[in-house]
Amino acid sequence: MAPKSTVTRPKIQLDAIVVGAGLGGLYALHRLRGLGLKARAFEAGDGIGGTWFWNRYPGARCDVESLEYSYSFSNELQQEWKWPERYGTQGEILKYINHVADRFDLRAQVTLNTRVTTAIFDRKTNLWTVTTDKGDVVEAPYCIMATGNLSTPRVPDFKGLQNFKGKWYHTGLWPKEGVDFSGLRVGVIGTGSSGVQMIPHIAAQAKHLTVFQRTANFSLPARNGPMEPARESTHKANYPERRKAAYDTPFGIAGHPPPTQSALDVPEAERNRAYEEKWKEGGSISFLYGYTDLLTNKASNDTASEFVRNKIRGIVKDKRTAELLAPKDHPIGTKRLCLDTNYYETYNRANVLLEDARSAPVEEITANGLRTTAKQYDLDAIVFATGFDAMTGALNEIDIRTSDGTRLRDKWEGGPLTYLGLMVAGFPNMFVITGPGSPGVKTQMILSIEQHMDWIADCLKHLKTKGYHRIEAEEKAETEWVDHVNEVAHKTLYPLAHSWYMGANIPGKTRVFMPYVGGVPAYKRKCDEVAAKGYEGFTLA
Ligand code: N01
Repeated sequence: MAPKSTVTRPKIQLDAIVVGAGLGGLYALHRLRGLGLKARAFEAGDGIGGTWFWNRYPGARCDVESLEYSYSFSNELQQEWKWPERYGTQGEILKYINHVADRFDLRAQVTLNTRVTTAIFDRKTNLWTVTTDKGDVVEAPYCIMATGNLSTPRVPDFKGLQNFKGKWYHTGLWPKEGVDFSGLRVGVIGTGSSGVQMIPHIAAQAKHLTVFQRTANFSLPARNGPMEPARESTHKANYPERRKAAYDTPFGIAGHPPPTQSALDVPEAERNRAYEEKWKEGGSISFLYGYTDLLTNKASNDTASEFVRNKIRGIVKDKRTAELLAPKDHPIGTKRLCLDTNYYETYNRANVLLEDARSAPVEEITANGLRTTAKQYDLDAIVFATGFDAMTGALNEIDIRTSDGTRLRDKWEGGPLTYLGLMVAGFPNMFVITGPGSPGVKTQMILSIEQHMDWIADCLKHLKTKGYHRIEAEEKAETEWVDHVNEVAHKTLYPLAHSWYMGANIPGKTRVFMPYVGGVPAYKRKCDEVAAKGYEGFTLA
Protein backbone atom coordinates (compact mmCIF):
# COMPACT_ATOMS: atom_id res chain seq x y z
CA MET A 1 0.00 0.00 0.00
CA ALA A 2 1.37 3.42 -0.96
CA PRO A 3 1.99 5.71 2.02
CA LYS A 4 -0.62 8.39 2.56
CA SER A 5 0.65 11.72 1.27
CA THR A 6 -0.08 14.77 3.35
CA VAL A 7 -0.51 17.75 1.12
CA THR A 8 1.02 20.78 2.71
CA ARG A 9 0.00 23.87 0.90
CA PRO A 10 1.95 27.11 1.15
CA LYS A 11 0.53 29.47 3.73
CA ILE A 12 -1.65 32.14 2.15
CA GLN A 13 -1.04 35.66 3.51
CA LEU A 14 -3.90 38.12 3.23
CA ASP A 15 -5.12 41.35 4.75
CA ALA A 16 -8.56 39.90 5.41
CA ILE A 17 -10.15 36.47 5.32
CA VAL A 18 -13.83 36.28 4.45
CA VAL A 19 -15.77 33.17 5.43
CA GLY A 20 -18.68 32.55 3.06
CA ALA A 21 -19.49 33.80 -0.42
CA GLY A 22 -23.16 34.59 -0.20
CA LEU A 23 -24.59 38.08 -0.42
CA GLY A 24 -22.58 39.14 2.66
CA GLY A 25 -19.24 37.64 1.64
CA LEU A 26 -19.38 39.06 -1.86
CA TYR A 27 -20.15 42.55 -0.65
CA ALA A 28 -17.31 42.21 1.88
CA LEU A 29 -14.90 41.39 -0.95
CA HIS A 30 -16.10 44.39 -2.90
CA ARG A 31 -15.64 46.79 0.02
CA LEU A 32 -12.28 45.34 1.07
CA ARG A 33 -10.96 45.74 -2.44
CA GLY A 34 -12.08 49.36 -2.37
CA LEU A 35 -9.88 49.82 0.71
CA GLY A 36 -6.92 48.35 -1.15
CA LEU A 37 -6.90 45.23 1.04
CA LYS A 38 -5.98 41.80 -0.21
CA ALA A 39 -8.85 39.49 0.65
CA ARG A 40 -10.22 36.08 -0.25
CA ALA A 41 -13.47 34.34 0.55
CA PHE A 42 -13.71 30.62 1.36
CA GLU A 43 -17.00 29.01 0.47
CA ALA A 44 -18.20 25.48 1.23
CA GLY A 45 -20.52 25.31 -1.79
CA ASP A 46 -19.40 24.64 -5.34
CA GLY A 47 -20.96 27.91 -6.33
CA ILE A 48 -21.45 31.36 -4.84
CA GLY A 49 -24.78 32.60 -3.48
CA GLY A 50 -25.08 31.20 0.07
CA THR A 51 -28.74 30.75 1.01
CA TRP A 52 -29.76 31.12 -2.63
CA PHE A 53 -27.24 28.51 -3.70
CA TRP A 54 -28.42 25.85 -1.25
CA ASN A 55 -32.17 26.39 -0.91
CA ARG A 56 -33.37 25.15 -4.31
CA TYR A 57 -36.53 23.40 -3.14
CA PRO A 58 -39.55 23.78 -5.43
CA GLY A 59 -41.25 27.12 -4.89
CA ALA A 60 -38.23 28.77 -3.17
CA ARG A 61 -38.70 32.48 -3.50
CA CYS A 62 -37.85 35.58 -1.51
CA ASP A 63 -40.57 37.06 0.70
CA VAL A 64 -39.29 40.62 0.25
CA GLU A 65 -40.03 42.32 -3.05
CA SER A 66 -37.15 42.14 -5.53
CA LEU A 67 -36.86 45.88 -6.08
CA GLU A 68 -36.07 46.15 -2.36
CA TYR A 69 -34.22 42.84 -1.94
CA SER A 70 -31.16 43.76 -3.98
CA TYR A 71 -27.87 45.58 -3.46
CA SER A 72 -28.00 49.36 -3.30
CA PHE A 73 -24.26 50.08 -3.47
CA SER A 74 -24.21 50.63 -7.22
CA ASN A 75 -26.83 52.78 -8.86
CA GLU A 76 -25.83 51.43 -12.29
CA LEU A 77 -26.44 47.89 -11.05
CA GLN A 78 -29.84 48.63 -9.59
CA GLN A 79 -30.88 50.52 -12.70
CA GLU A 80 -29.78 47.93 -15.23
CA TRP A 81 -30.95 44.74 -13.52
CA LYS A 82 -34.46 43.67 -14.51
CA TRP A 83 -36.46 41.59 -12.07
CA PRO A 84 -39.08 39.59 -13.96
CA GLU A 85 -41.46 39.15 -11.02
CA ARG A 86 -42.60 41.00 -7.92
CA TYR A 87 -40.82 38.44 -5.71
CA GLY A 88 -37.60 36.83 -6.98
CA THR A 89 -37.42 33.06 -7.37
CA GLN A 90 -34.38 31.27 -5.99
CA GLY A 91 -33.11 30.80 -9.56
CA GLU A 92 -33.54 34.46 -10.45
CA ILE A 93 -31.80 35.66 -7.27
CA LEU A 94 -28.91 33.24 -7.84
CA LYS A 95 -28.59 34.57 -11.40
CA TYR A 96 -28.48 38.11 -10.00
CA ILE A 97 -25.78 37.20 -7.45
CA ASN A 98 -23.68 35.62 -10.20
CA HIS A 99 -24.18 38.71 -12.35
CA VAL A 100 -22.96 40.91 -9.47
CA ALA A 101 -19.90 38.70 -8.97
CA ASP A 102 -19.00 39.02 -12.66
CA ARG A 103 -19.86 42.68 -13.01
CA PHE A 104 -17.63 43.59 -10.07
CA ASP A 105 -15.02 40.97 -10.86
CA LEU A 106 -15.28 39.17 -7.53
CA ARG A 107 -15.27 35.56 -8.67
CA ALA A 108 -11.49 35.15 -8.79
CA GLN A 109 -11.31 36.05 -5.10
CA VAL A 110 -13.52 33.16 -4.02
CA THR A 111 -12.22 29.68 -3.24
CA LEU A 112 -15.14 27.28 -3.70
CA ASN A 113 -15.70 23.78 -2.34
CA THR A 114 -13.75 24.71 0.74
CA ARG A 115 -15.08 24.72 4.28
CA VAL A 116 -13.34 26.70 6.98
CA THR A 117 -12.76 24.40 9.94
CA THR A 118 -10.73 26.42 12.44
CA ALA A 119 -9.95 30.07 13.06
CA ILE A 120 -7.37 30.92 15.70
CA PHE A 121 -6.29 34.39 16.79
CA ASP A 122 -2.76 34.88 18.07
CA ARG A 123 -2.74 37.61 20.69
CA LYS A 124 1.00 38.20 20.25
CA THR A 125 1.06 38.68 16.47
CA ASN A 126 -2.52 39.98 16.11
CA LEU A 127 -3.08 37.52 13.28
CA TRP A 128 -5.90 35.14 12.52
CA THR A 129 -4.92 31.73 11.15
CA VAL A 130 -7.70 29.98 9.35
CA THR A 131 -7.56 26.38 8.18
CA THR A 132 -9.85 24.65 5.73
CA ASP A 133 -10.96 21.10 5.01
CA LYS A 134 -8.82 21.22 1.87
CA GLY A 135 -5.64 21.81 3.81
CA ASP A 136 -5.33 25.56 3.26
CA VAL A 137 -3.66 27.61 5.95
CA VAL A 138 -4.48 31.27 5.65
CA GLU A 139 -3.17 34.13 7.75
CA ALA A 140 -4.51 37.65 8.00
CA PRO A 141 -4.99 40.38 10.60
CA TYR A 142 -8.75 40.45 10.04
CA CYS A 143 -11.39 37.77 9.72
CA ILE A 144 -14.88 38.55 8.49
CA MET A 145 -17.56 35.99 9.18
CA ALA A 146 -20.15 36.13 6.41
CA THR A 147 -21.44 32.73 7.39
CA GLY A 148 -25.17 33.48 7.23
CA ASN A 149 -27.88 33.07 9.82
CA LEU A 150 -29.75 30.17 8.28
CA SER A 151 -26.97 28.12 6.78
CA THR A 152 -26.75 25.08 9.04
CA PRO A 153 -29.59 22.79 7.93
CA ARG A 154 -30.95 20.56 10.60
CA VAL A 155 -32.58 17.16 10.24
CA PRO A 156 -34.06 16.14 13.58
CA ASP A 157 -32.41 13.23 15.23
CA PHE A 158 -35.12 10.72 14.26
CA LYS A 159 -34.46 7.09 14.96
CA GLY A 160 -34.09 4.89 11.86
CA LEU A 161 -33.37 7.41 9.08
CA GLN A 162 -30.58 5.17 7.78
CA ASN A 163 -33.10 2.35 7.24
CA PHE A 164 -35.37 4.34 4.92
CA LYS A 165 -35.52 2.67 1.48
CA GLY A 166 -36.82 5.75 -0.32
CA LYS A 167 -35.06 9.06 -0.85
CA TRP A 168 -34.99 11.89 1.63
CA TYR A 169 -34.15 15.58 1.24
CA HIS A 170 -33.66 18.71 3.33
CA THR A 171 -34.93 22.00 1.86
CA GLY A 172 -31.60 23.67 2.62
CA LEU A 173 -29.53 21.01 0.83
CA TRP A 174 -31.66 20.54 -2.26
CA PRO A 175 -30.08 18.62 -5.16
CA LYS A 176 -29.02 20.85 -8.05
CA GLU A 177 -30.65 18.59 -10.60
CA GLY A 178 -34.04 18.95 -8.88
CA VAL A 179 -36.35 16.18 -7.72
CA ASP A 180 -39.22 14.60 -9.62
CA PHE A 181 -41.97 13.54 -7.22
CA SER A 182 -44.32 12.32 -9.97
CA GLY A 183 -46.16 9.18 -8.97
CA LEU A 184 -44.64 9.15 -5.47
CA ARG A 185 -46.12 9.14 -1.99
CA VAL A 186 -44.32 11.99 -0.27
CA GLY A 187 -44.15 13.06 3.37
CA VAL A 188 -43.15 16.60 4.32
CA ILE A 189 -42.11 17.32 7.91
CA GLY A 190 -42.19 20.99 8.86
CA THR A 191 -44.41 23.93 8.02
CA GLY A 192 -42.16 27.02 8.34
CA SER A 193 -41.46 29.37 5.42
CA SER A 194 -39.74 26.61 3.42
CA GLY A 195 -42.52 24.05 3.91
CA VAL A 196 -45.25 26.60 3.20
CA GLN A 197 -43.62 27.60 -0.10
CA MET A 198 -42.84 24.06 -1.17
CA ILE A 199 -45.98 22.14 -0.22
CA PRO A 200 -48.22 23.46 -3.07
CA HIS A 201 -45.56 22.49 -5.64
CA ILE A 202 -45.04 18.98 -4.30
CA ALA A 203 -48.80 18.48 -3.99
CA ALA A 204 -49.23 19.37 -7.66
CA GLN A 205 -46.68 16.75 -8.71
CA ALA A 206 -46.82 13.86 -6.25
CA LYS A 207 -49.32 11.04 -6.22
CA HIS A 208 -49.99 11.73 -2.56
CA LEU A 209 -48.63 14.16 0.00
CA THR A 210 -48.82 13.86 3.77
CA VAL A 211 -47.80 16.97 5.70
CA PHE A 212 -46.67 16.45 9.28
CA GLN A 213 -47.27 19.72 11.09
CA ARG A 214 -46.03 20.27 14.62
CA THR A 215 -46.87 23.98 14.85
CA ALA A 216 -49.29 25.78 12.58
CA ASN A 217 -47.76 28.94 11.13
CA PHE A 218 -49.42 32.10 9.98
CA SER A 219 -49.06 32.70 6.25
CA LEU A 220 -50.27 35.54 4.08
CA PRO A 221 -50.74 35.53 0.32
CA ALA A 222 -47.73 36.89 -1.58
CA ARG A 223 -49.79 37.94 -4.63
CA ASN A 224 -46.76 37.42 -6.77
CA GLY A 225 -46.95 38.25 -10.45
CA PRO A 226 -44.93 39.60 -13.34
CA MET A 227 -43.16 42.89 -12.64
CA GLU A 228 -45.42 45.70 -13.79
CA PRO A 229 -43.42 48.07 -16.03
CA ALA A 230 -44.91 51.18 -14.36
CA ARG A 231 -44.04 49.86 -10.89
CA GLU A 232 -40.49 49.13 -11.99
CA SER A 233 -39.87 52.48 -13.68
CA THR A 234 -41.33 54.50 -10.78
CA HIS A 235 -39.23 52.54 -8.30
CA LYS A 236 -36.07 52.94 -10.36
CA ALA A 237 -36.67 56.64 -10.87
CA ASN A 238 -36.83 57.04 -7.09
CA TYR A 239 -34.22 54.50 -6.11
CA PRO A 240 -31.87 56.77 -4.12
CA GLU A 241 -34.75 58.15 -2.03
CA ARG A 242 -36.29 54.69 -1.61
CA ARG A 243 -33.02 53.24 -0.35
CA LYS A 244 -32.54 56.14 2.04
CA ALA A 245 -36.12 55.86 3.28
CA ALA A 246 -35.62 52.14 3.97
CA TYR A 247 -33.13 53.06 6.73
CA ASP A 248 -35.92 54.97 8.49
CA THR A 249 -38.20 51.95 8.74
CA PRO A 250 -38.06 49.24 11.42
CA PHE A 251 -37.62 46.37 8.95
CA GLY A 252 -35.46 48.26 6.45
CA ILE A 253 -38.12 48.14 3.74
CA ALA A 254 -39.48 51.34 2.22
CA GLY A 255 -42.83 52.02 0.64
CA HIS A 256 -45.16 51.38 3.57
CA PRO A 257 -46.54 54.44 5.36
CA PRO A 258 -45.77 54.31 9.09
CA PRO A 259 -48.76 53.33 11.21
CA THR A 260 -50.27 56.05 13.36
CA GLN A 261 -52.69 54.28 15.68
CA SER A 262 -53.25 51.22 17.79
CA ALA A 263 -55.39 48.45 16.32
CA LEU A 264 -57.62 48.90 19.37
CA ASP A 265 -58.33 52.56 18.56
CA VAL A 266 -60.19 51.55 15.42
CA PRO A 267 -63.75 50.17 15.27
CA GLU A 268 -63.84 46.46 14.44
CA ALA A 269 -65.49 46.84 11.02
CA GLU A 270 -62.97 49.45 9.91
CA ARG A 271 -60.07 47.38 11.22
CA ASN A 272 -61.23 44.31 9.35
CA ARG A 273 -61.61 46.38 6.17
CA ALA A 274 -57.99 47.50 6.56
CA TYR A 275 -56.79 43.91 7.12
CA GLU A 276 -58.82 42.82 4.10
CA GLU A 277 -57.13 45.43 1.93
CA LYS A 278 -53.71 44.27 3.06
CA TRP A 279 -54.67 40.63 2.52
CA LYS A 280 -55.65 41.50 -1.05
CA GLU A 281 -52.49 43.55 -1.64
CA GLY A 282 -50.25 40.68 -0.45
CA GLY A 283 -46.98 40.76 1.46
CA SER A 284 -46.21 40.61 5.14
CA ILE A 285 -44.68 44.00 5.88
CA SER A 286 -47.74 46.10 5.12
CA PHE A 287 -49.85 43.72 7.22
CA LEU A 288 -47.63 43.81 10.32
CA TYR A 289 -46.99 47.51 9.88
CA GLY A 290 -50.69 48.35 9.66
CA TYR A 291 -51.01 49.45 13.30
CA THR A 292 -48.46 50.71 15.81
CA ASP A 293 -48.79 47.92 18.34
CA LEU A 294 -49.36 44.62 16.54
CA LEU A 295 -46.06 43.28 17.81
CA THR A 296 -46.22 44.79 21.28
CA ASN A 297 -49.82 44.49 22.48
CA LYS A 298 -51.41 41.06 22.71
CA ALA A 299 -54.97 42.36 22.47
CA SER A 300 -54.13 44.30 19.31
CA ASN A 301 -52.32 41.33 17.86
CA ASP A 302 -55.32 39.08 18.62
CA THR A 303 -57.40 41.11 16.15
CA ALA A 304 -54.92 40.46 13.33
CA SER A 305 -54.35 36.83 14.33
CA GLU A 306 -58.09 36.15 14.39
CA PHE A 307 -58.55 37.84 11.00
CA VAL A 308 -56.03 35.44 9.44
CA ARG A 309 -57.45 32.42 11.30
CA ASN A 310 -60.86 33.26 9.83
CA LYS A 311 -59.34 33.52 6.36
CA ILE A 312 -57.90 30.02 6.80
CA ARG A 313 -61.28 28.73 7.97
CA GLY A 314 -62.84 30.32 4.89
CA ILE A 315 -60.37 28.76 2.44
CA VAL A 316 -59.91 25.23 3.79
CA LYS A 317 -63.05 23.15 3.27
CA ASP A 318 -62.41 20.34 5.73
CA LYS A 319 -63.16 21.69 9.20
CA ARG A 320 -60.68 19.51 11.07
CA THR A 321 -57.87 20.48 8.68
CA ALA A 322 -58.80 24.17 8.82
CA GLU A 323 -58.67 24.20 12.63
CA LEU A 324 -55.33 22.40 12.62
CA LEU A 325 -53.93 24.98 10.20
CA ALA A 326 -55.24 27.95 12.20
CA PRO A 327 -52.34 28.92 14.51
CA LYS A 328 -53.30 29.34 18.14
CA ASP A 329 -50.06 28.97 20.04
CA HIS A 330 -48.35 32.24 19.12
CA PRO A 331 -49.30 35.79 18.14
CA ILE A 332 -49.06 36.54 14.42
CA GLY A 333 -45.63 37.87 13.40
CA THR A 334 -43.77 36.49 16.44
CA LYS A 335 -42.56 33.57 14.35
CA ARG A 336 -41.35 34.55 10.92
CA LEU A 337 -44.57 35.33 9.04
CA CYS A 338 -44.75 33.14 5.93
CA LEU A 339 -45.75 34.30 2.45
CA ASP A 340 -47.35 31.79 0.16
CA THR A 341 -49.01 31.10 -3.12
CA ASN A 342 -52.00 28.76 -2.69
CA TYR A 343 -50.76 27.22 0.54
CA TYR A 344 -54.08 26.87 2.35
CA GLU A 345 -55.89 26.05 -0.93
CA THR A 346 -53.57 23.05 -1.33
CA TYR A 347 -55.29 21.32 1.57
CA ASN A 348 -58.50 21.16 -0.51
CA ARG A 349 -56.81 18.76 -2.93
CA ALA A 350 -57.83 15.12 -2.74
CA ASN A 351 -54.18 13.96 -2.69
CA VAL A 352 -53.13 16.01 0.35
CA LEU A 353 -53.48 15.04 3.99
CA LEU A 354 -52.49 17.13 7.02
CA GLU A 355 -51.43 15.27 10.13
CA ASP A 356 -50.91 16.70 13.59
CA ALA A 357 -47.33 15.98 14.61
CA ARG A 358 -47.96 17.76 17.91
CA SER A 359 -50.47 15.30 19.31
CA ALA A 360 -48.84 12.36 17.48
CA PRO A 361 -45.13 13.17 17.03
CA VAL A 362 -42.95 11.44 14.46
CA GLU A 363 -41.35 8.62 16.40
CA GLU A 364 -39.25 6.77 13.89
CA ILE A 365 -38.31 6.70 10.23
CA THR A 366 -38.91 3.15 9.03
CA ALA A 367 -37.78 1.24 5.93
CA ASN A 368 -41.05 2.08 4.16
CA GLY A 369 -41.89 5.49 5.54
CA LEU A 370 -42.36 6.79 9.02
CA ARG A 371 -44.22 6.02 12.19
CA THR A 372 -45.82 8.53 14.49
CA THR A 373 -47.01 7.68 17.95
CA ALA A 374 -50.41 7.07 16.31
CA LYS A 375 -49.75 5.28 13.04
CA GLN A 376 -47.43 4.03 10.24
CA TYR A 377 -47.28 5.96 6.94
CA ASP A 378 -45.94 4.35 3.77
CA LEU A 379 -43.84 6.86 1.85
CA ASP A 380 -41.55 6.83 -1.18
CA ALA A 381 -39.82 10.13 -0.29
CA ILE A 382 -39.48 12.27 2.82
CA VAL A 383 -38.74 15.98 2.77
CA PHE A 384 -37.40 17.65 5.89
CA ALA A 385 -38.49 21.27 5.95
CA THR A 386 -37.23 21.30 9.51
CA GLY A 387 -35.15 24.45 9.45
CA PHE A 388 -31.70 25.43 10.62
CA ASP A 389 -29.50 25.84 13.66
CA ALA A 390 -30.15 29.53 13.24
CA MET A 391 -27.86 32.47 13.92
CA THR A 392 -25.18 30.64 15.91
CA GLY A 393 -25.00 27.28 14.06
CA ALA A 394 -22.58 28.24 11.30
CA LEU A 395 -20.18 30.07 13.63
CA ASN A 396 -20.22 27.32 16.23
CA GLU A 397 -19.42 24.76 13.53
CA ILE A 398 -16.04 26.45 13.08
CA ASP A 399 -13.56 25.95 15.91
CA ILE A 400 -13.01 29.63 16.70
CA ARG A 401 -10.52 30.37 19.46
CA THR A 402 -7.67 32.56 20.56
CA SER A 403 -4.12 31.75 21.59
CA ASP A 404 -5.05 32.13 25.28
CA GLY A 405 -7.51 29.26 24.96
CA THR A 406 -10.79 31.17 24.76
CA ARG A 407 -13.29 29.33 22.55
CA LEU A 408 -16.34 30.86 20.97
CA ARG A 409 -18.42 27.70 21.47
CA ASP A 410 -17.70 27.80 25.22
CA LYS A 411 -18.40 31.50 25.47
CA TRP A 412 -21.72 31.07 23.65
CA GLU A 413 -22.91 27.99 25.52
CA GLY A 414 -25.52 30.05 27.32
CA GLY A 415 -26.50 31.93 24.16
CA PRO A 416 -24.64 34.28 21.83
CA LEU A 417 -22.88 37.32 23.32
CA THR A 418 -21.88 40.11 20.96
CA TYR A 419 -21.42 43.83 20.94
CA LEU A 420 -23.83 45.21 18.33
CA GLY A 421 -23.90 41.81 16.64
CA LEU A 422 -20.65 42.93 15.02
CA MET A 423 -17.88 41.73 17.32
CA VAL A 424 -17.38 39.39 20.28
CA ALA A 425 -15.38 40.36 23.37
CA GLY A 426 -12.32 38.13 23.61
CA PHE A 427 -12.09 37.67 19.84
CA PRO A 428 -10.25 40.70 18.44
CA ASN A 429 -10.26 41.59 14.75
CA MET A 430 -13.13 39.20 14.00
CA PHE A 431 -16.20 40.85 12.54
CA VAL A 432 -19.54 39.15 12.04
CA ILE A 433 -21.91 40.28 9.31
CA THR A 434 -25.51 40.41 10.62
CA GLY A 435 -24.60 38.38 13.68
CA PRO A 436 -26.82 37.61 16.66
CA GLY A 437 -27.58 40.82 18.53
CA SER A 438 -28.04 42.75 15.29
CA PRO A 439 -31.39 43.33 13.58
CA GLY A 440 -30.25 41.39 10.45
CA VAL A 441 -32.81 38.57 10.29
CA LYS A 442 -35.63 40.93 11.22
CA THR A 443 -34.88 43.19 8.26
CA GLN A 444 -34.33 43.27 4.54
CA MET A 445 -31.13 41.24 4.77
CA ILE A 446 -29.21 42.98 1.99
CA LEU A 447 -29.72 46.38 3.60
CA SER A 448 -28.35 45.01 6.88
CA ILE A 449 -25.43 43.33 5.10
CA GLU A 450 -24.51 46.62 3.45
CA GLN A 451 -24.92 48.58 6.67
CA HIS A 452 -22.70 46.14 8.55
CA MET A 453 -20.03 45.90 5.91
CA ASP A 454 -19.96 49.67 5.43
CA TRP A 455 -19.46 50.07 9.18
CA ILE A 456 -16.70 47.44 9.16
CA ALA A 457 -14.99 49.09 6.15
CA ASP A 458 -15.06 52.49 7.91
CA CYS A 459 -13.66 50.87 11.02
CA LEU A 460 -10.79 49.21 9.11
CA LYS A 461 -10.01 52.54 7.47
CA HIS A 462 -9.94 54.19 10.90
CA LEU A 463 -7.61 51.55 12.32
CA LYS A 464 -5.23 51.95 9.38
CA THR A 465 -5.23 55.74 9.52
CA LYS A 466 -4.56 55.78 13.25
CA GLY A 467 -1.99 53.00 13.08
CA TYR A 468 -3.94 50.51 15.23
CA HIS A 469 -3.54 46.78 14.73
CA ARG A 470 -6.23 45.46 16.99
CA ILE A 471 -9.85 46.18 17.82
CA GLU A 472 -11.68 44.28 20.49
CA ALA A 473 -15.15 44.63 21.96
CA GLU A 474 -15.11 45.41 25.69
CA GLU A 475 -16.86 42.97 28.02
CA LYS A 476 -18.82 45.76 29.67
CA ALA A 477 -20.10 47.17 26.37
CA GLU A 478 -21.00 43.68 25.24
CA THR A 479 -22.90 42.88 28.43
CA GLU A 480 -24.80 46.14 28.25
CA TRP A 481 -25.68 45.51 24.61
CA VAL A 482 -26.86 41.94 25.27
CA ASP A 483 -28.99 43.23 28.17
CA HIS A 484 -30.42 45.92 25.92
CA VAL A 485 -31.24 43.39 23.17
CA ASN A 486 -33.09 41.30 25.77
CA GLU A 487 -34.86 44.22 27.32
CA VAL A 488 -36.11 45.43 23.93
CA ALA A 489 -37.26 41.92 22.97
CA HIS A 490 -39.18 41.56 26.24
CA LYS A 491 -41.13 44.71 25.53
CA THR A 492 -42.53 42.96 22.47
CA LEU A 493 -44.58 39.81 21.92
CA TYR A 494 -41.71 37.97 20.19
CA PRO A 495 -40.68 35.90 23.24
CA LEU A 496 -44.21 34.39 23.33
CA ALA A 497 -43.36 32.16 20.36
CA HIS A 498 -41.15 29.07 20.38
CA SER A 499 -39.20 30.24 17.38
CA TRP A 500 -35.75 29.84 15.89
CA TYR A 501 -35.20 33.48 16.99
CA MET A 502 -35.09 31.94 20.49
CA GLY A 503 -33.21 28.80 19.51
CA ALA A 504 -36.36 26.87 20.41
CA ASN A 505 -36.24 24.60 17.34
CA ILE A 506 -33.01 22.93 18.43
CA PRO A 507 -33.34 20.51 21.33
CA GLY A 508 -30.95 21.53 24.10
CA LYS A 509 -30.11 24.94 22.64
CA THR A 510 -30.23 27.70 25.24
CA ARG A 511 -33.31 29.83 24.77
CA VAL A 512 -32.43 33.48 24.46
CA PHE A 513 -33.89 35.93 22.05
CA MET A 514 -31.08 36.47 19.53
CA PRO A 515 -31.98 39.26 17.07
CA TYR A 516 -32.20 42.93 18.00
CA VAL A 517 -35.81 44.01 17.44
CA GLY A 518 -35.44 47.71 18.21
CA GLY A 519 -35.60 48.42 14.47
CA VAL A 520 -33.11 49.56 11.86
CA PRO A 521 -33.14 53.32 12.69
CA ALA A 522 -32.29 52.89 16.40
CA TYR A 523 -29.66 50.29 15.58
CA LYS A 524 -27.97 52.25 12.81
CA ARG A 525 -27.97 55.36 15.00
CA LYS A 526 -26.19 53.41 17.75
CA CYS A 527 -23.60 51.97 15.33
CA ASP A 528 -22.91 55.42 13.86
CA GLU A 529 -22.63 57.00 17.33
CA VAL A 530 -20.20 54.33 18.48
CA ALA A 531 -17.99 55.02 15.44
CA ALA A 532 -18.29 58.81 15.83
CA LYS A 533 -17.10 58.50 19.44
CA GLY A 534 -13.90 56.79 18.30
CA TYR A 535 -15.36 53.28 18.53
CA GLU A 536 -16.84 53.56 21.98
CA GLY A 537 -17.01 50.22 23.77
CA PHE A 538 -14.08 48.85 21.77
CA THR A 539 -10.44 48.78 22.81
CA LEU A 540 -8.12 49.83 20.02
CA ALA A 541 -4.48 48.88 20.35
O1 N01 B 1 -37.54 26.49 9.00
P1 N01 B 1 -38.42 26.80 10.31
P2 N01 B 1 -37.76 27.01 7.51
N1 N01 B 1 -41.06 17.12 14.16
O2 N01 B 1 -37.50 26.62 11.47
C1 N01 B 1 -40.76 21.75 12.14
C2 N01 B 1 -36.09 31.85 6.15
N2 N01 B 1 -36.75 31.48 4.91
O3 N01 B 1 -36.68 26.41 6.67
O4 N01 B 1 -42.46 25.16 14.67
C3 N01 B 1 -41.96 17.82 13.48
O5 N01 B 1 -39.15 28.06 10.21
C4 N01 B 1 -40.95 23.02 12.92
O6 N01 B 1 -41.98 22.85 13.88
P3 N01 B 1 -42.01 23.83 15.19
C5 N01 B 1 -37.12 32.49 7.06
O7 N01 B 1 -36.50 33.45 7.84
C6 N01 B 1 -37.16 32.49 4.12
O8 N01 B 1 -39.13 26.80 7.07
O9 N01 B 1 -40.58 23.87 15.71
N3 N01 B 1 -41.73 19.04 13.00
C7 N01 B 1 -41.30 23.98 11.80
O10 N01 B 1 -42.63 23.83 11.38
C8 N01 B 1 -37.58 31.30 7.88
O11 N01 B 1 -38.17 31.65 9.08
C9 N01 B 1 -37.84 32.21 2.99
O12 N01 B 1 -42.94 23.17 16.09
C10 N01 B 1 -40.52 19.57 13.21
C11 N01 B 1 -40.39 23.51 10.69
O13 N01 B 1 -40.03 22.18 10.99
C12 N01 B 1 -36.28 30.55 8.04
O14 N01 B 1 -35.64 30.66 6.78
C13 N01 B 1 -38.11 30.90 2.62
C14 N01 B 1 -39.52 18.89 13.90
C15 N01 B 1 -39.14 24.35 10.58
O15 N01 B 1 -39.50 25.65 10.27
C16 N01 B 1 -36.43 29.08 8.36
O16 N01 B 1 -37.52 28.54 7.62
C17 N01 B 1 -37.66 29.89 3.44
C18 N01 B 1 -39.83 17.61 14.40
N4 N01 B 1 -38.94 16.91 15.11
C19 N01 B 1 -36.99 30.18 4.59
N5 N01 B 1 -38.43 19.68 13.95
C20 N01 B 1 -38.32 33.30 2.16
O17 N01 B 1 -37.67 34.30 1.92
C21 N01 B 1 -38.74 20.82 13.31
N6 N01 B 1 -40.01 20.75 12.86
C22 N01 B 1 -39.66 33.17 1.68
